Amino acid sequence: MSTLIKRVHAREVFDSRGRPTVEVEITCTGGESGRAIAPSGASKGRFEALELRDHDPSRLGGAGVLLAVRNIETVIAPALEGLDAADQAGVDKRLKELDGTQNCSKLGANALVAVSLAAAHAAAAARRIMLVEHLHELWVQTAGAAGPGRRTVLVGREMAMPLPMVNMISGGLHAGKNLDFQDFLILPVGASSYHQALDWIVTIYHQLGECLTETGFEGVLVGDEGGFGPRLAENSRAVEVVLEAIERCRLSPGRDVAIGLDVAATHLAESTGRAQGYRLAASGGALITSAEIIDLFDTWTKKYPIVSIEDPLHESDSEWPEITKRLSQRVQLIGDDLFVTNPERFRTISAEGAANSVLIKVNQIGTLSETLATMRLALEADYWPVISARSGETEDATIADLAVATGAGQIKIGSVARSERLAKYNQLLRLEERLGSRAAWHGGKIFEALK
Ligand code: 2PG
Ligand code: MG
Repeated sequence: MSTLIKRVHAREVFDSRGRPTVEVEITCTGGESGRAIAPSGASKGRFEALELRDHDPSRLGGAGVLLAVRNIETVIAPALEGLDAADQAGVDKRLKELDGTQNCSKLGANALVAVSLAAAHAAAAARRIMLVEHLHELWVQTAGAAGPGRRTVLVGREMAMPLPMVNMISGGLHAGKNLDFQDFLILPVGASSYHQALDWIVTIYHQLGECLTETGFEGVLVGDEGGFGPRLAENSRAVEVVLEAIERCRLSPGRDVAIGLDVAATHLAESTGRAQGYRLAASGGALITSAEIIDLFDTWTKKYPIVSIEDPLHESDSEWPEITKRLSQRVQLIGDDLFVTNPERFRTISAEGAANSVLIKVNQIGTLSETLATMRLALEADYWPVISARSGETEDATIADLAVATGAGQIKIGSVARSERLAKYNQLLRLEERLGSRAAWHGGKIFEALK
């Protein structure tokens, strides 16, 4: 069937926080169509592409996205009609030309990302293949001959089911700042398949709720990403109660299930007068220096089975190469606010020796093609790519297909409660079943290359 674009239609819908977002439907001349919805972050990096909001105080608190919708209807739609939806690079190039800014501020990254992903959905539908297959073809074209690195030998080539990195306890901006660090996560590194990994995660999650309730903390109400949001006395207590839940499920911390953190340190940083540092409100309110927070994570990674730390430092902290030198033989250090999925930023900052892994969020950069370009650069620099959802999500599950299609190896979606999260976990179950042996499972083996 023809993959030529006949119609691009946009509408305002609502995300998991009840905030407006952009949905786009693209129809091809043969009648098939594809749809995508833009996600939205809360703990954003300063260098992310701009999410366009109406700022009209008389409607939805100014958060409406009717300007972005209008940009799609009046500027983008006429320019895309007649283009080939299967030519993702061509569609995305046109989108960038129409916007013309570095950070998508003219048309809005929320407009661009929804159009870019809807084109992939429409092309797959018109070609009568699964989205994951279409995305895999796009990925093979992009990644081309990027040779296997030492660390990433199992990553980014064949289709593979990703190892989920799953939020158990939420803090920071996702849970009313109850704890300083944003995510306390588990990685089922010893699971022998994706569905076993998910079984373990769900079992541990419910056990954790019981552990918290038994000790008098909140083990029912959840944060933006479905993780529990207890007001524990110390950040370290969150790690300890997650470890207790793992053990109560008769799983071995470290061997079966490891711990991950998303510190989201950009949002902890403070400068008061001459003092600059990280304010740990949940640990007595101390303002600690970069060197001290590095020491803290050094200690934690020796004490606890932590295998991954995201944004342990502020996006502009000059000590990123130092923490990387200290910890990268033992843990994955992911840059989220640091790189913002931006190929240019990735190229410059990775050359300075910062981090060994990059978080991949399509809406941080705006288009699918740029996202794939950053992933290719990651592989060339021997960095792991980790596909990630945002804290504001919807039923759109495109990132599940993207993770499998690119063989990225890891995915971070949030917790196993709230259907905007489960939409992705469940899509991964479908893909595992449908693809069978066509999608590999490397699980925690990817981390064997850390040393
Ligand atoms: C993050 C994300 C997802 P947000 O920091 O990694 O957990 O949060 O979408 O709010 O930036
Ligand atoms: Mg993050």
